[in-house]
Order: sequence, then structure tokens, then C-alpha cells
Amino acid sequence: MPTLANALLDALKDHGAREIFGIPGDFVLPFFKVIEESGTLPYFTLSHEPGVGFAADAAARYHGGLGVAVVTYGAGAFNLVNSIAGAYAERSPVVVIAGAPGARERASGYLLHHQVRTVDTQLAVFKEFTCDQAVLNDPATAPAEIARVLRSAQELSLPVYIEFPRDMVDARVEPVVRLPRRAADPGALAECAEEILMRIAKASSPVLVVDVEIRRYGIEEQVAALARKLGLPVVTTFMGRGLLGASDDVVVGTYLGAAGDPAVTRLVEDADLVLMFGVILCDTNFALSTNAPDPRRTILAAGREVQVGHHVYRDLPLADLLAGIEASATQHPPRPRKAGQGMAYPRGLPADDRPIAPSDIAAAINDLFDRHGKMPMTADIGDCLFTAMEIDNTALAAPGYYAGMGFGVPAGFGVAATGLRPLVLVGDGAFQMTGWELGNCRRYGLDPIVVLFNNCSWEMLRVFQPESKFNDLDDWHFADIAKSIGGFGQRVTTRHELATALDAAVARRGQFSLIEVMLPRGVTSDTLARFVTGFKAARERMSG
Ligand code: TPW
Ligand code: MG
Repeated sequence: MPTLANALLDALKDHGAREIFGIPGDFVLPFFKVIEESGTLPYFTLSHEPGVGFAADAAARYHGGLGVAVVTYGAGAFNLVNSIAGAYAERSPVVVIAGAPGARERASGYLLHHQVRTVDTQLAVFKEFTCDQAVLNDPATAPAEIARVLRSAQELSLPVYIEFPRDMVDARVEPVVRLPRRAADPGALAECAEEILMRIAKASSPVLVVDVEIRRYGIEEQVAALARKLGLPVVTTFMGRGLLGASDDVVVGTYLGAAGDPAVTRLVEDADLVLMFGVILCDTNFALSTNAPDPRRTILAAGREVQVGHHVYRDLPLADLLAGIEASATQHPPRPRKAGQGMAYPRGLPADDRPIAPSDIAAAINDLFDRHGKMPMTADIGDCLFTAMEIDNTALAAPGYYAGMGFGVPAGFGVAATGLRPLVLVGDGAFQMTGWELGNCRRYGLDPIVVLFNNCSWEMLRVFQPESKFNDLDDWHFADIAKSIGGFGQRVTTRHELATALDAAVARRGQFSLIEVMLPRGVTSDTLARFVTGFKAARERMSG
């Protein structure tokens, strides 16, 4: 019989986890020892638990499978709260494994270090934003608990919480057996697929809107194939930007309401049927809509539910729905693309000595992709994320809904740990929060390319309240720190320098590259400028 620690590691691997991110502490040291000595999964340590959570989250997003974050009790786990809250909001299946006191310590009568109110305060907190929890305090039930919790993470694509008391690491247990997935009820599935196909057949201007769940469930290609078969134009949400990066023939663009390509906005807002697959119905996706969601022209399949008009099919997985529709769908002749559909992204940046504006960064990156091929990206919240909307559609992990600052760099670390080489977009404010995590790249030979938008400002806030002075940040000279933490840094101030620095970074392997792009305060990307105008107009409409 395996030890509980080994059974858990084997189960993680069996359920598709490919690496572990973490920071040890005494309540989790015995488990860390097994992580290292077993070699079951590669592990990566970071400097601060928020980074651990963001890295595990991004790895999960890129794999379309489980991310794993291992932390110590209390001080470690509570540092992870915000990252896991974000993973919950944005539906990323992160498995939190938190160390905890052993049975004897719990009964000692002393308060234990890292304890807050009761020994179970930590469990209570994580219950709020994980979809299933297990406390591994009984060797007889632990394997079944692990199996249930890991299945929940996969099926619901949400974080789960496993508390691992430190005296249980060597307990002997049965191996964890993988539970069968819970498929859709065949009758409900057939009825739902038929109803959806009927609505599509009746519609004259249907559109398919996709969001992150299609990546979480690994069904991007099936969605593209279905769109082709049904002749449906596809639009991503803001949060879903980067989806279907390999299917340019079906993706028309990203819906940003008043801030986006007017043709894409019309496509969605004038549609007589909006089919939403895996969509998070949140304000950042739909704030700038000129019309409210109308259930009569909307079909929403998300979170294992399908809403058609005013009724709901429960417990119907998106992947099953897709397969069901595909099986009954007949080939539809392609609908002609309307003139002007599909916005041209900026490219062809002049190699001159003029100062750089955010949209110039988009042009420089598009040029880079033209020369070297697309790269996967992560982005933080800030103007860098709006600038990402002007970059060719490529895989992107970003907190477009939860908007947690500090995501970009550690997420890039997580993506690099999966074996890809990411391009990271981050603002100076966000870099101040988590940028130091780059110092962990050298030990693992990771070489992400980081483009830091340095406007010495919390510019995203300034645009809404230009009169305030508290949005001014100091000039930190970030490029100068790169060398001392094991990477290469360069500050660029002209468009020529930017293009050259990007090319050099692609050629530089084996260490991270930090390109610190100096931007004037008060200048935003074209997309953020339109977003602010649209947002203010929407606010006036609401108050008027
Ligand atoms: C954890 C609020 C949203 S955007 C922003 C703040 C403070 C400024 C970002 O500054 P940065 O980028 O990175 O220099 P830019 O383009 O605006 O100049 N705390 C957290 N999350 C959020 N979203 C905030 C505060 C915020
Ligand atoms: Mg800034």
C-alpha cells in the first residue's frame, strides 16, 4: 500500500496535473520531502504565495487541466487566498494542498503557530471559493475523498481544497482510483441539442460568442469545427481573448462593445440569436453593450448548465452538448463575411526615434510575430491588457474578469514551467507587486520575455479620475534589477529600440528578458481610450 503522500501525488498525475508550484513551511515540510524524493511531478518554488497561486492557475489554463499549489498552514495558505479567489471567479481548476497540524497537536490545548481563530478557520475560508474540499485525517476514507475532490475540480473547472495534516504523510492507504466522469443525461442532451439546432435554423443572423470554459474543457477545436459546419461567425469575449488562436478562419474578433471593432459589436448586438459557449456573464465582458442581455435571443451554456430562452437544462457538460449538436448538425453553406468584418491590428512600426505609445507596443509585437511566429502570452490588469486586444489572436491568460493585479509575471512563470516560452505584458504598478518572481527563472532555466509598460503611473485609475495625484508612481528603473536576479534587462525609450530589443530577446535563450518600455503618463492604448469613452457614456446613460 502506498503512503498517503505518494497516493496523492500519483492521483494528481493520473488526473492530468503536470507540475507543482509551492512554498514549504513546517506544516508541509514532510509532504515537500516526498514531492522532491518521489519525482512524481516536477516542482517549482516561488518567493511569495500569491505568485504560487497565479503560476498554478496559469499552468491549469494552458494545460486545460489541473494546476497544483502546495503551501503551509495559515500564513502560507492565507497568502494564497486572493489568487485562488481569482481562479474561482475565472473558473480555473487549481488544487490547493495546504499543510495543517496533526491530530495530536490539534488536541494539545495550545494555540498553534499560524492558527487564526480555530484550527479550522483556514478550511472555512477556503470553502468560500473552492468547489469541493477534503481534510485527509482518516487513512480509510482519504483515497475516496481525493478521488471525489479531483473529479470535482475537473468537472466544474473550479479550484478545490485539500488539507493535509502533517502527521498523515506516511499513513498507509489504498491507491486512489479515478472516478468515472458524470456525463449528460442522454434524453436531456438530445432534447437540448435539437432545440438549439432548431433555433439556429430559424435565425437569420446568429453568432457564436465563446469564453474561457471552452479552453478549460479542452474543446476549442471542436467549437471551431462546429462553427465551420454551421457557418457561424465566432466572437470571443474580453475574458476569452486568445481562444481559438489557431482557428483564424472562424474567429472574427473580440467583442468589446463600444470599445471594440464596430463590425464585431454590430455582429453581436444585431444578432437575432447569440449562442454563448462557456461565457462568464460579467460586466467586463458586457459592460459596454448598448443593449441588455435578452433571454429570448440568447442561449447560454456555461457551468454545466444550458439556458435556452427562459428554461434551463441542468448538469449538462459543455463538451457533451457540443458533441450532441455536432452529431445532429448538417453542413451549412458558409455565411458570407460582412464587409469590414475583422479589424486590422496595428503592425509595421516605423523604426524611428520617436517616443513609444502603448499601441506601438502592439504593433511591435505583431511585427515580431510576423518574423518569428506567434508566442503564447500572459497579461496583467492595466493598459497592457487593453493593448493585448490589439495584438494578433494568440493564447492568452489574463485576469480579464477578476482583475487581480500581480497576475502577469507569476502566470508567465507558470506557463514557462509547462515548457512554453511566453511573452508577458505587465504594467509598472503590477510589476511592483509580483515582478520579483522573475528571480526564480534562472534556477529552472526558464526564459520568458517580459514587456513592462512603465508609465510611472497607475494609469488605468488615472483615466477615470485624472484630477487625483495618488496615481503617480516613482520611476523605479526596473531594467536595472534584472541582472542582479539572474536575467537580462533593457530600458527602451524609442520605437527603434523597442523593435530591436524584442528581436534580441527572442534570440536570447536560457534567461529571462525584461524589456522596460518607457511610456509617457496620460497616454493609453487606443482600445483603453475607447473603453473609457464608452464607459463614461454608459454611466451617463444609466444616471440620466
Ligand atoms: C490587487 C486596482 C486596477 S488597475 C490599477 C489598479 C491599482 C493600476 C495598474 O497599474 P499598472 O498599469 O500596473 O502600472 P497601468 O497601465 O494602469 O499603468 N489591487 C489589486 N487589483 C486591482 N485591480 C487594483 C488594486 C487597479
Ligand atoms: Mg503603470
